[in-house]
Amino acid sequence: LTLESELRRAIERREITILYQPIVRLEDRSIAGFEALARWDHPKLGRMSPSEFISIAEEIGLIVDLGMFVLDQTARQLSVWQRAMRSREPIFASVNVSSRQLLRHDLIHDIRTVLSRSSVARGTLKLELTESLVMENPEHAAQMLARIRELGTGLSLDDFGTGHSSLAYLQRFPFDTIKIDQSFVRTTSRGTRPVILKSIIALAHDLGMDVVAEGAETDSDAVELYQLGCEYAQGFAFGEPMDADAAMRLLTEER
Ligand code: G
Ligand code: G
Ligand code: MN
Ligand code: NA
Repeated sequence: LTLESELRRAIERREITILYQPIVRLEDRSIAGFEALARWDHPKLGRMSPSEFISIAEEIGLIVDLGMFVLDQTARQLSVWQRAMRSREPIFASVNVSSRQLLRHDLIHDIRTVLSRSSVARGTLKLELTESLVMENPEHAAQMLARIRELGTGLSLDDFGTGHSSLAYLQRFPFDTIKIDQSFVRTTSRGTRPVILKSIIALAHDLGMDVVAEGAETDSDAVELYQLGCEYAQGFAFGEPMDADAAMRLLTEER
């Protein structure tokens, strides 16, 4: 069997695992939401990251099926978590979207379907898109994103700082959240870090967006990010990607 046909089979049989990584409020370190991250457990090659199999799924025309599966599973899981939490402010879950999904398929229809099947609180299902993805076709992306927002779906701009988009474009896309790329956040990139972080955070706030810092690996990263005015963080300091049951335990322990 080729890798392509093995992946085709895995997607058809729903053998893709979804892990969830916590995103916390830096103010009190409470869990604000989770990012869904797909994994493929290959019988011989072991656990594979999406950076290894997303491009294969695109080539064999299965990225839309895979994307719909991740979106649907995550929405179902999110409603389970929200029911278990009851009185607290509902958490969110964000799902990564690839360019084929945004540009070539009726993503609007899929989101509507997923939202009608689950009972997630309005605005708590979010999509993550990268700068380079929206810049492939900014006019089309801006139209799609506006329609997605109308459905009550949140939009995060992922890996911010790594693309080459003009800042002027930021205003034209209805993102509610900016996720600062790990390369600006991790301790290993200390040096230019505070200056760049400070500017990105100020820009996001001026545009009315929330900020998530990715790749917060240590407690001192978290302290520094909070001092710089960043409201949310994600990274090994708060939890690695984990299965849905572990995420549920984390939420219930928190109460
Ligand atoms: O979890 P990891 O660091 O291995 O993820 C690698 C990349 O794969 C990240 O950029 C992430 O955004 C992307 N990714 C994770 N899950 C999905 C998914 O379900 N769909 C798409 N399109 N990308 C994903
Ligand atoms: O491109 P995207 O931001 O979607 O990718 C997120 C990926 O980054 C996750 O798959 C996760 O494995 C990885 N990640 C999350 N937190 C950390 C961290 O604190 N340090 C490092 N090195 N990687 C992280
Ligand atoms: Mn992401
Ligand atoms: Na990112």
